[in-house]
Amino acid sequence: MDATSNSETPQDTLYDEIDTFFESAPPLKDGPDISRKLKEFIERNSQSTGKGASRVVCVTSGGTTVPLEKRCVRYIDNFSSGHRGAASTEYFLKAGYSVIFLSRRGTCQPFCRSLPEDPLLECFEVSKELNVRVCQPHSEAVRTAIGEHCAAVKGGLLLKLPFTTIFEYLQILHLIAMSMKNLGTHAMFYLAAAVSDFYVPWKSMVEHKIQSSSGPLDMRLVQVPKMLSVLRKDWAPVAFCISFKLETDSKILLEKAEIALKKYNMHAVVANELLTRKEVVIVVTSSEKISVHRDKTEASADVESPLIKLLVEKHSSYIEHLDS
Ligand code: 9Z3
Repeated sequence: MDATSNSETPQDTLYDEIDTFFESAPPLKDGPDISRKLKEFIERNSQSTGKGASRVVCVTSGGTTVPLEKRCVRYIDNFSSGHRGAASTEYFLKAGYSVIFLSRRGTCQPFCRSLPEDPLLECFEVSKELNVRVCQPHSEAVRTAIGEHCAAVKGGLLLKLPFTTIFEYLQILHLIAMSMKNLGTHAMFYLAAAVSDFYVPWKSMVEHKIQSSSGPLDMRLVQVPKMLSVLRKDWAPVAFCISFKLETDSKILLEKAEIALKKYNMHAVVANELLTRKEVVIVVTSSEKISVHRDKTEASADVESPLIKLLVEKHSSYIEHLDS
């Protein structure tokens, strides 16, 4: 959905809309548990200070849903397989970052990209003696996936938090931003999730399944307040912030990315087109536009590898510039 097509929202109205959004959102079921996990994670990953201090990135991934009923049977969804977020998380970990991975339930997870679609049923077999073992063609992929995932999670470098709805996503993003505040310039937000632009406020949402016998559906969706502005201004004012701009029409992509960069005061906007998103992205900053391509000479290479390398360099320059 297009986040930049709305008319300008005056600041006061924006804050009112944000208050309304959070006040009317259904409370997170596991809010205290998420806060505790975040506190522990940040404490563990913010021990050193100064130039060599650890860096923490919040990677968001997958699409948010907009429920149409409180006892939800139907919802509006935003497209995202979660591949970008999962792959990027792996490269951030390799680059020495700790990662908070906020992802849509059921979408692609870090370290699972080389596994078949249904790993449990396709990677394992049961012997006559009822022992479970890995099928030969997948043994290397399974060993690597489990080994690297385990090292990242048990080593306290990867915290995975799931969401489904736009309500959960924005509430958890807020908690994450609050928990990362003391990391200063060493914090990064990499917002690859496809976030709904319109929603049905919880208060005006019907309780039960909408009946088709009532005839055509006529419903009014309210605009989701532009949280990117608030994230940059209030939630994480010194963190390095990267958002994504997705379009299907290449003619308007760069223009839209530039508008988003300025409007939300992002440090970089990664522009991508739906059809070519796995081949090329364009990193738009206030001073340049850099095309980043997948290395086509290598079958397994992906665009996230050079993308994260570039963004890590940009983050380093940002830290050096602000902390010196
Ligand atoms: C993206 O543009 C991501 O790169 C993709 C990744 C969702 C295209 P996949 O998950 O795809 O690998 O299948 N994310 C942001 C999409 C978005 O909704 N951006 C909003 C906009 O373009 C701003 S938040 O207006």
